[in-house]
Amino acid sequence: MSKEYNRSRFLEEFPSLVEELKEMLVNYGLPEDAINWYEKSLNYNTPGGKLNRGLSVVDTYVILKGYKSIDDLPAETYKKVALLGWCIELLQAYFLVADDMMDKSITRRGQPCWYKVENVNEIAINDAFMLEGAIYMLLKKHFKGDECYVDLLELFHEVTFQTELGQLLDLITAPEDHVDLSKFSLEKHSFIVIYKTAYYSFYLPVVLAMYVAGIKSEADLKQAHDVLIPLGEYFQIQDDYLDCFGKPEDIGKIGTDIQDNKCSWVVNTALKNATPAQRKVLDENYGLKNKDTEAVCKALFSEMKIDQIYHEYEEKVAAELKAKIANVDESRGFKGEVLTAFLNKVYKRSK
Ligand code: GPP
Ligand code: MG
Ligand code: MG
Ligand code: MG
Repeated sequence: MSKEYNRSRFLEEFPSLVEELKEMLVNYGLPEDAINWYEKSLNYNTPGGKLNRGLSVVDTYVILKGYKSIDDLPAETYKKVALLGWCIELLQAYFLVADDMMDKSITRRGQPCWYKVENVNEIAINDAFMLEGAIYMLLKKHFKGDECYVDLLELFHEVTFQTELGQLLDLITAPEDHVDLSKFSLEKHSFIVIYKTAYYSFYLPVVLAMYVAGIKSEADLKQAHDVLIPLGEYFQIQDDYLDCFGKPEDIGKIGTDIQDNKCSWVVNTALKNATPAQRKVLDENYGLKNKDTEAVCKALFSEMKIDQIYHEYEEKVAAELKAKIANVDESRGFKGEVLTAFLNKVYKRSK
């Protein structure tokens, strides 16, 4: 089951979803320029990323059903599961269009942020809402008669709300224009990353596949939750670590968290362990748009051995998760292998 094959097969599904959504606008009687606008927004904002989340829905379903590859799925089943994957990618598109406006970002996925595109501007707010709306229009069209329909709806709604809670805390903890390290803590960091990232990126794809596979007991949902949420937290801590300690040639970007005043795991770990003198250095140098103060912070993080603390954390969390996965109760149909597949993608990644 090659990764490239799964990805191109998944990508092939997207144009027909765009056509279905356009058709809905035609049926509402919208004029052509509005239909073209929506098409452009869908294509600009949805398929350009790594597609890990969407692909995970398919991968998880294949494992739960005991298939060897996606080619063993009946064609209609593949289409429905891939559609759920695309619904996560639409959710992500909605989040990112809005987040880039809130964060005043310039580029996303190697192109200008949508609101920065000529003539878009604040219309991007409405476009974000319409990317979210596409999820529910597609779910209604393809799943309304199915037993899992209400579960799918409730899950998308709850995970969206959880992500918004994480975004709220993220925004009020680290305002762009004001550095106040007393607002940071490892506990707050944990809450922000679990809500802002882990639910929609790790828990959502697995539970969508579980619902379609008919696995939905509270006990199985809890087994998935209890591994995927800490795994999602570990993934973001890795991201924070790599932003500061990773090599630009590995991670494909130059870290900006220190200059951007980010409430990252690195600064929170430093704050927790800092002597009063080290704390003073951070208060005076963190979060400023300046290469020299950034270098002072990096030197302090090295002196405080934050990289060593990270490697200890990484080994500890990976061992805990492996132990939890080994104890997964498979008697109701859930499979630990689903979780192992995720852990293997995350453990010790350098990009
Ligand atoms: C991106 O986080 C933001 C989200 C994934 C959630 C947005 C939620 C909304 C309700 C809009 P980020 O700003 O830390 O990451 P990036 O650096 O990719 O912008
Ligand atoms: Mg952002
Ligand atoms: Mg943000
Ligand atoms: Mg980052």
